[in-house]
Amino acid sequence: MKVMDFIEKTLKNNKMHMTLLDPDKQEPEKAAALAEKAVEYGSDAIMIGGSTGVTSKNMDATIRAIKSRIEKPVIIFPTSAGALSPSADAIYFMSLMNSKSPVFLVRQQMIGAPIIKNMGIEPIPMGYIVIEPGMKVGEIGMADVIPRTKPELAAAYAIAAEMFGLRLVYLEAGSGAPEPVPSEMIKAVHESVNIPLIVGGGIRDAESARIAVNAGADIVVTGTVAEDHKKLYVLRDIIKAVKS
Ligand code: 1GP
Repeated sequence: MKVMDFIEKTLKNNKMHMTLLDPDKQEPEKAAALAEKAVEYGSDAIMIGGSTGVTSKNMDATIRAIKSRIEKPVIIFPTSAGALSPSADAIYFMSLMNSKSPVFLVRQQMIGAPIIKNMGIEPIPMGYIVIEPGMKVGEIGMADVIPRTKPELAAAYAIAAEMFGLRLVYLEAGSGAPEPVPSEMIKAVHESVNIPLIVGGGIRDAESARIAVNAGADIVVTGTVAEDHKKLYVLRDIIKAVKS
């Protein structure tokens, strides 16, 4: 089954959780062990990506190690066209919609598109919107970050994403953000579009995950909490909150 079909099918009955692992932050075997734990706790897919230090070598090695241990989809969350892998099940083919640079709007995508086509991995078109503070991805992606007080601006970008025919929209506060995307903003976007809404960045406890889901997030992404082996119980509680 295609990964997008799996996402749509799962969302018919349930909210989803995805675990983000950065291939630059641990060895492939460690990433695979973390992915296995996350899936055991109920995470629906593993996303692989990071803002810096991602190469096609560590991307491919990490994906292969993970795929040898789990059945759930492994999706590339790309930084650039220079760090792709044919071992993934799919790639978020995304445009950073509020970037000030055409590099992140369409140029990296132009460079990557023929490579992805040759590799035969499934592209999932996604509108990526970076919310204040945006953290590293906001800086690197030259985002004109959406102020936390402007839910209508995030909603307008999301409507544009849907009108472009993109299949998913992602509200991103940035990995390690001190606070997640505000619930009013999630609600405004949820009420404005019919495509599934992904929310991530700064979700570090079950309560924040519950708030995001109650506001209308369809898919919750956590990265940082999955990186600390000693804090995996937090990941378990977050996944439980998303699914309940
Ligand atoms: C970043 O939304 C993801 O792209 C996850 O963020 O690391 O803060 O969970 P965290």
